[in-house]
Amino acid sequence: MPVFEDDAEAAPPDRRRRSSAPKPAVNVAATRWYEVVEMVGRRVRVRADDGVEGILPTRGAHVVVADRVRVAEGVVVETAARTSRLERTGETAGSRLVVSNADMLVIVSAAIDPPFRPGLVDRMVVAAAAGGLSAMLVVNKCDTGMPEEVLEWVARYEALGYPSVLVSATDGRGIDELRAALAGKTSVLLGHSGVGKSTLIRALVPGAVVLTGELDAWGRGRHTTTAAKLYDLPGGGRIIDVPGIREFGVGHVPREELRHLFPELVGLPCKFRDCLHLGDEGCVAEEAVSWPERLESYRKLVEDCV
Ligand SMILES: Nc1nc2c(ncn2[C@@H]2O[C@H](COP(=O)(O)OP(=O)(O)OP(=O)(O)O)[C@@H](O)[C@H]2O)c(=O)[nH]1
Ligand SMILES: [Mg+2]
Ligand SMILES: [Zn+2]
Repeated sequence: MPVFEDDAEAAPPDRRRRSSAPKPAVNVAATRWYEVVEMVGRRVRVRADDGVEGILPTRGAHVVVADRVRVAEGVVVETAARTSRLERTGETAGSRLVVSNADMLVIVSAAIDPPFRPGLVDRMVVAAAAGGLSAMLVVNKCDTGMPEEVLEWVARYEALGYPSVLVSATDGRGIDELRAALAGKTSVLLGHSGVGKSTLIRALVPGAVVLTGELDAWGRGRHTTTAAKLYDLPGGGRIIDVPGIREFGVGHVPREELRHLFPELVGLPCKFRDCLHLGDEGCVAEEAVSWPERLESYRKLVEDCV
């Protein structure tokens, strides 16, 4: 595959001079558009439509996987308007863009280990809706057993309009169904570390070199994913692997917005039209929600959001 000059390697090591020197004028006629396909430390791997690839320093430009960037002389000079934004808010670091331009968020859980966390699913579907992505659930590791309780949770989310697939990346069950759900879209896999996101990518993308959390032959090296990376699916469509998340908050979503992102709270006949569904006089949210934990999730998010 053709590769253009790796700018960071070619650049002089004199950082002081580089930062104080005026930026060279960019020959706009010589620019090209690329897609960011992988984060590589503080650099990004980019790929043009014709397959030309390269690794670039971002030089302060805030870009994420699936961003379309214009590059001139080895430097990102523009990021195209994003069609969607998947953001998360951490307890300390504030809100961060995870990926852009994805069509669908695939929320990956494990059947048993690590345990299914409905509160996390509630926050993830909110982040998807707020950022303009659809959402679906995948429960992996079905070969290890399937607790009745997890099936119940999945059925509840199905009833709210979030499709789901039960799969096993290791024995292959459900993988064809998942592949069909991903066809033609750009999807992003998100979930706790160890739920099997990278193993699923390996099952979906034959020949992909993906490091997963398996122990090597010597019982060493748990290869947890450290950076986001985009893969092409054989039947069309793309899939993005991201590192497992420890904290996934949606503090970036305005609290008045939240009630529009819980499908069962939309259009409730509460007494006041702008009801925040916190149980004030004339609020019918308690009768309307599908299950009590959903309303708890919603109310907790309203409290947490500014
Ligand atoms: N039994 C079983 N184990 C699985 C399955 N899928 C993945 N695993 C195992 O689960 C462990 C973690 O898998 P990974 O694919 O690395 O998990 P991940 O979600 O990518 O984790 P991070 O990269 O840390 O976010 C590995 O030991 C896998 O072999 C599955 O379907 N069944
Ligand atoms: Mg991984
Ligand atoms: Zn209400």
